[in-house]
Amino acid sequence: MRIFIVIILLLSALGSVNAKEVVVKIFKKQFIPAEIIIEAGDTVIWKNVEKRQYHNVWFKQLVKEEPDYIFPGESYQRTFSKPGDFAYECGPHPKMVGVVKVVTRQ
Ligand SMILES: [Cu+2]
Repeated sequence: MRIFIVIILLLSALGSVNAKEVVVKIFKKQFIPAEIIIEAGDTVIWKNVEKRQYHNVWFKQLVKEEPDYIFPGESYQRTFSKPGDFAYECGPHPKMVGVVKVVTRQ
């Protein structure tokens, strides 16, 4: 039984080798790029490269409460395990919007 668990763990580790990290910059009150397409299992990292302005990344369809602010020099990351379109916005600046399009891993 234990050997099967080890094999399953190894296989899932191998599967995550292909997973990518994609960076979205936050600059001048914009998400750059605002739209990205990733594969299931990939991680998106939002980096605030502003001089002073804080922001956050709020997936309103997934999270009820507004998340913590991301201050300049800080980042926030989220891994997407399921396919779908995930829209988000910045809590303090609702005009700042973006979308993560997650497609099935090939
Ligand atoms: Cu903002």
